[in-house]
Amino acid sequence: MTTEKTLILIKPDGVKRRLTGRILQRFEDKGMKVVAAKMLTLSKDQAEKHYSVHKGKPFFAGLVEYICSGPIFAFVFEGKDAISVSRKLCGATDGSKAEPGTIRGDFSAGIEKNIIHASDAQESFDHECPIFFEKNEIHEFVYGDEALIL
Ligand code: FUP
Repeated sequence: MTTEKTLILIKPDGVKRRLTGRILQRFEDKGMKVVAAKMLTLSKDQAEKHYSVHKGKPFFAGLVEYICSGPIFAFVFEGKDAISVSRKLCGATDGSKAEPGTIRGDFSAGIEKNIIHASDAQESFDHECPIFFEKNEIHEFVYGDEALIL
């Protein structure tokens, strides 16, 4: 078993549509541990750093403008294979193509306003996490039911 951490963002459309609680519930139901959480509005510099892999693509400027357009929630979740499991919970990038039962499949119909971000690899998490959290904001603790879930 690989216990991993992953970075999850509830994007401005998810926050403004009051979906944060329902989305958090899905991750908790899956057995993920919330080890860091905050609400913030990204600066342009932070957004460009977060999405630096997309720099130069036609959608980059719009994506940066959108992610800075309102408050977001940032979470670090920890769990078994947290990165790949979270990506499955999110569904395909384009909400119109995402499977029903996934977060994007259930709540999004577009590609830009697609509710949620999840790190796609360990290197992505290592790049993204420090944009949102200091090391001392990420907690270490044990849930009472961990032995039953992991
Ligand atoms: P994902 O990892 O599923 O969040 O998707 P990507 O890393 O491929 O893309 C990051 C964000 O860019 C997506 F959430 C939405 C946006 N995007 C567009 O707006 N247009 C595109 O053609 C591709 C991605």
